[in-house]
Amino acid sequence: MSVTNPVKITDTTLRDAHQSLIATRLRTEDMIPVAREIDKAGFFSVEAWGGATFDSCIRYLNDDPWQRLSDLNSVLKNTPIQMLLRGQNLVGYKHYPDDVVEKFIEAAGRNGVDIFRIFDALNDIRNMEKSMETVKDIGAHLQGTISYTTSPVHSTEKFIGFAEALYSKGCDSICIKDMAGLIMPKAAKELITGIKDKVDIPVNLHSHSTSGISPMSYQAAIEAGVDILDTAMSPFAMGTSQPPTESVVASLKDTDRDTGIDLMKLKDIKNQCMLMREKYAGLIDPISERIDSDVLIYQLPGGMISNLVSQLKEQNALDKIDLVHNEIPHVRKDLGYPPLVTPTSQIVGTQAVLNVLMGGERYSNVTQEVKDYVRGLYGKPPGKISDEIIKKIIGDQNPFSGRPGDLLEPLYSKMAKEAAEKGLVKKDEDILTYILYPAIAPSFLKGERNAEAIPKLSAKYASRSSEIPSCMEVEVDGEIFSVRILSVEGSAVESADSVGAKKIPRDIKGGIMSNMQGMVL
Ligand code: 3PY
Ligand code: ZN
Repeated sequence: MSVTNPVKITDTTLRDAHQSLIATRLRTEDMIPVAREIDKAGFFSVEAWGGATFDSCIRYLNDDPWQRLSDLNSVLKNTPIQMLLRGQNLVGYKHYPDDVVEKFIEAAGRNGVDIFRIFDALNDIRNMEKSMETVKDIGAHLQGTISYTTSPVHSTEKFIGFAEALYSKGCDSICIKDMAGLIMPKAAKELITGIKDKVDIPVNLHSHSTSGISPMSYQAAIEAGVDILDTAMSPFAMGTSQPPTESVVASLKDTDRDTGIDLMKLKDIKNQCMLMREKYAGLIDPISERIDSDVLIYQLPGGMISNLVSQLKEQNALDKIDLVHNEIPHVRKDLGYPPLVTPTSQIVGTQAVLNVLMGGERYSNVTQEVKDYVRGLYGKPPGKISDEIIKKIIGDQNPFSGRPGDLLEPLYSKMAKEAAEKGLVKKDEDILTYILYPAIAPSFLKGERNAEAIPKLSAKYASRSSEIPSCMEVEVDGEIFSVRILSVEGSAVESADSVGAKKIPRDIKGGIMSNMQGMVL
């Protein structure tokens, strides 16, 4: 079979996959051996930096994100490194001034990023212009991104128009970023065909398997002539992550779109990834791993689903999760149907939590982010926000309609001076770390932070994977108790009440625990 147009693969294991499945907790030391194997595969690129990895590095892992990038760069000799850049938000959650955008991209390029995937949560091109221009200036590959969603104000035609606008800015490729796994096979086919009719640069489909649809959409995309597909190695695939690299490659073997990637080489990468999966198994949230078709309604991207669960847990209100899911589409509609992706997923998700937990009238309590959003400080919402909602949220103020970046004064020199005065700067990149995360960067840069421990295997998995039965009857002083075992390592402590073992009187729980050698009730 002659292969004239092989499908190219971007492997996301080292960025989006672990961001989606294990809250972005892979450490650099574990990435390097995988990257070494990945480099032999012949991928179009490896997405290994950006998104939430920067924040996670300094907040939780005591890992220097810049060092990570240059370490990856030293082992990825044959494979371009790709990063996800949130337009004017860079790798943060708010807009930064143009001078910071410029310095950040220059530093990322200098340290090893070859391909910049740039998106804006609102598809407001004004929030992408500065970063796109800088990527062109440094001569790197510019991938312009469509944040994909579905709503009454979005359509295939509008997305095609947006792809043309990105093309006119000099993009080298276009990515359809389907962060919640919403794109249907038919929509993928129409959108890819439509874009390819208008522009002559490669089209990349990025989807998540949250709803279970992505493998079907990938097949439709292949038939429509997609150039690049995003996949993750199987130990870090599916659920809120991407479809498996091995499966996509295998499905194309001996077809006219054969990737040319050797499955035996993928096996070596997979073996490395399995070691990584075992090490981080305690972080895998069962919610992230399963298929959830409800996401087609509430549209939350993978990372935000587990985020929401932890916000509700903190408030002791996990039982309200369904109410929050139902509230999300209301808030999204009120805010002009933004695609839900960083930072709009957080903005909408948090407001939905407030609306549910506060009870009473919607928006009786409004976050600062929602106020700023309605003021136009995040850019132009895709749909109109009604006068009634504007009034409810910002009173009589007039929303700003210009480019949000124009409101921001240059910051770099001032912050560089401040960082130097605080003794934080060992290399230029430390200034950017300080600008992006001024609250945590000082302790990080002074070496005062510790890496968070990797939790032991999650209770639900421990009971499933061990030989020990998860439920048993135990006799104590002649009385029979029904005991549910959550962990054999003593790592996950849940009260008996919360798992329904109400038969056990509280005062003898400890006794049973010691008798049962570390089995936690
Ligand atoms: C990020 O911005 O980190 C994302 O992964 C968006 O999908
Ligand atoms: Zn993604």
